Amino acid sequence: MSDLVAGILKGDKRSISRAISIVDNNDPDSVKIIHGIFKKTKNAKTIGFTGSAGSGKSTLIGRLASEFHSLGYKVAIIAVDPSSPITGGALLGDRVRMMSVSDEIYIRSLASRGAEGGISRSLRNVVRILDAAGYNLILVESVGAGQLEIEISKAVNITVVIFNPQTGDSIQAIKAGLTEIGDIYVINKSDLEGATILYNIISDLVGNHKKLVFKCSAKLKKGIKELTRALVKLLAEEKYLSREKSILENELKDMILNEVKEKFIEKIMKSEEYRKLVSKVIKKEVEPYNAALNFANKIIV
Ligand SMILES: Nc1nc2c(ncn2[C@@H]2O[C@H](COP(=O)(O)OP(=O)(O)OP(=O)(O)O)[C@@H](O)[C@H]2O)c(=O)[nH]1
Ligand SMILES: [Mg+2]
Repeated sequence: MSDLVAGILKGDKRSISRAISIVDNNDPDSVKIIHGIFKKTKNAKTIGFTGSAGSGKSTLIGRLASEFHSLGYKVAIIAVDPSSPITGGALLGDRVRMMSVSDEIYIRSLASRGAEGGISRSLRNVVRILDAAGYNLILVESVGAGQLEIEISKAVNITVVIFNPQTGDSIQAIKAGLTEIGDIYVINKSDLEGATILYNIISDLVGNHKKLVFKCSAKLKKGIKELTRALVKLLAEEKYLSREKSILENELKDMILNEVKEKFIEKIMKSEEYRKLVSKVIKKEVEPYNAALNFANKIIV
């Protein structure tokens, strides 16, 4: 394990990949890895990208990654896709590689199936591994339903929501609550018809934040520099730096709650009082709502 940690700290890609798999599978060794690297992390910045299938997330991320790389950032890209690796677009790695971004940009997909909150926990730890390995900007593509996107938006410093003029995106966006989670909104595919109309609709929807709505074409490399500049500026703002604190606090809170829940459940199931209560409810001597409330009040003292 210490070899693996040393490999991560040296920036060795095989060590990084192995460590990420361990963390993503929630393997017991995860704890040792995080223990070994935590103090070496320097608070890498994270930007999440979300938007409907085929809106151009991967293409745009590839363009931005190159742009950030040329500004001197050490960039890594992660795609979170718990459903299926095959969606409307190409796989993230393939698409970004097709654009021949620098070899120095690390690309990786995560599966993170399983427990509730598992995705953000896995993501935070993967970011730590990349951070300890020397990457200072992590771009995260989320592919999935609304709930996943909301969960990811809580685990990254900045969320970019991408819209596609080819589809009925504005209505879907409202339904999925996407107009609430974004720090920046991007109308991609500005080379296609309908982009300006969609730009106006989204600008209206997000109200006062009009300046944070961008139009670009990832395909034609239009508007990428402007978007990069806006992201650099946002990342330096106090609000986004302090978000790191609240992310950490939420993570800690979740972990405490998980631990407490597991330990309590074990204790409760074994208790005589709980058994008695179950039979009382079955015999209709007490109704479940009151039974639960009294029981909870009794054990939390
Ligand atoms: N016309 C046009 N097409 C684009 C643009 N950006 C991406 N595309 C195309 O849109 C399709 C989907 O692009 P992806 O980057 O794979 O989209 P995605 O959002 O990552 O897709 P999923 O990961 O499947 O959700 C591809 O055929 C791209 O070439 C753009 O700015 N203009
Ligand atoms: Mg994609």
